Amino acid sequence: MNIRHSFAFGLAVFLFQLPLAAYAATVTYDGITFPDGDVSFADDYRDVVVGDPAPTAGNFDPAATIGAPDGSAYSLGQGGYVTLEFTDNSLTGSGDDSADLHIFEVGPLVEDTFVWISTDNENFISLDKVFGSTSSIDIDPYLLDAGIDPFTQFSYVRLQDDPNENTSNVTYAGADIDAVGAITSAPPVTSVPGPGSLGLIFGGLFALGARRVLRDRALDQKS
Ligand SMILES: [Ca+2]
Ligand SMILES: [Ca+2]
Ligand SMILES: [Ca+2]
Repeated sequence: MNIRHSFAFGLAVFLFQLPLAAYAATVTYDGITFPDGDVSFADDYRDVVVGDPAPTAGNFDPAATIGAPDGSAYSLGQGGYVTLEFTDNSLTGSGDDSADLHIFEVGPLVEDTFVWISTDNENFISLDKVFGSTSSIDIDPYLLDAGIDPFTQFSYVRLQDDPNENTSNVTYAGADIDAVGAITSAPPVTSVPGPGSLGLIFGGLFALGARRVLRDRALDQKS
């Protein structure tokens, strides 16, 4: 293997490992460990529907639900909901009974919240309710019940305040969501290098190498 081939091989190995390197810094919040680090948390929000009654003070910004837990929260309002999106990671089942998803709530009252997940923000699978302090969810049984592959990558999590709970507290009406994290986190759905794109990378490197070999031969023949 000459130096050019060594370089091409090294580059190919580097490109192949690049996505893995971005997912390798374990973090722990409130005793919940996220093996893939802060990338595990929701990255954007969609489809905000404010509950009725709406919160009367503070916590109006849905962006407070984005990223790792930081004490900033968004109040859903009574029965309100928000859909969060993972863009630089995704949520999957673990294939066993360990927890896969965690909802961080803050506030004077931790409320029951309905949770759904989706691959397309159109068809949702219900994960029932989380009950405040026990807000880690093992999603595998729900996927099994729905006949869905446990390693399906989900990009969307919808949270809805239970409309039949805590109707008297209007100051912080609805669950206060600080953060949502995928304990079982996978690479993002859109930028996973599939066999096609890996083929393009290796094919491109091969073509580059072949062209150089041909050029070197042509130079050899001239001299
Ligand atoms: Ca993320
Ligand atoms: Ca699991
Ligand atoms: Ca927050």
